[in-house]
Amino acid sequence: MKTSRFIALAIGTSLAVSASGQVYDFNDLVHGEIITDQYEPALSITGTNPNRPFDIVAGFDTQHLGPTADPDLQGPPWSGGNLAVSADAVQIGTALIIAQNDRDIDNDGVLDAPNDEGSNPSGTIDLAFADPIPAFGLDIVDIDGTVSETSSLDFYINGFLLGSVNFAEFADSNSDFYDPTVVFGDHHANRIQPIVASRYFMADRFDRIVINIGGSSAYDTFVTVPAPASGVIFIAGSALAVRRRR
Ligand SMILES: [Ca+2]
Ligand SMILES: [Ca+2]
Ligand SMILES: [Ca+2]
Ligand SMILES: [Ca+2]
Repeated sequence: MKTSRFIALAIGTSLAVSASGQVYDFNDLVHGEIITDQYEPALSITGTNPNRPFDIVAGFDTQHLGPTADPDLQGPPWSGGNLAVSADAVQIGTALIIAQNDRDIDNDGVLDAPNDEGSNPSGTIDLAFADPIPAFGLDIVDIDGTVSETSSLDFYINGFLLGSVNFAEFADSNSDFYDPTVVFGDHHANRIQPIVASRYFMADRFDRIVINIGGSSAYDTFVTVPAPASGVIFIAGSALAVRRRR
């Protein structure tokens, strides 16, 4: 019974992934693992840290058992945000940080005490996709409201900057990017719904996204297709089918 259930679950998962595209959850990284080429060639991840002589993006396990260098990045439970809505809130697992220290005494590519850069600004995380993507969503962990105002996403195609979205826009009712469920704050966790290229920009794909990080925070669950909840593709598809039948 257990085996067949597992198979059913596995099939369901693979179907869900093929229908919804790629999701990068970084849960295959161990706590402190330095990013090099783990997700290449599909996704190349690099970073900059103007505050240090090194530029390191690393995994931080938000569910690490025991103390870490930054309890603000540990949950659930989270203190707020749309991923903290219930006791069994979405588990973020390992997320990406810009590293504040490079201590790796045994030189195994895993930081000994990973911590996110606390200076303002912290730096950038730069994502280059080998195959251009139609949309991009992500989780943002532990970013203060004031820091959200100096943080943004830059969207590119073929080296051309299509536009930028300031994080504060996700919590601003006057913005096109407003999501009433998003609340930024210390030890908060939020899921940002995929931003669809064709809806906001003069392009139908992105091939590079730069996360400009205003202060301490972590990033996870990179989703590269439109949210299925929108149903736009399915509705358009069935309308077409009806027409064809006629
Ligand atoms: Ca994760
Ligand atoms: Ca190490
Ligand atoms: Ca920190
Ligand atoms: Ca914090």
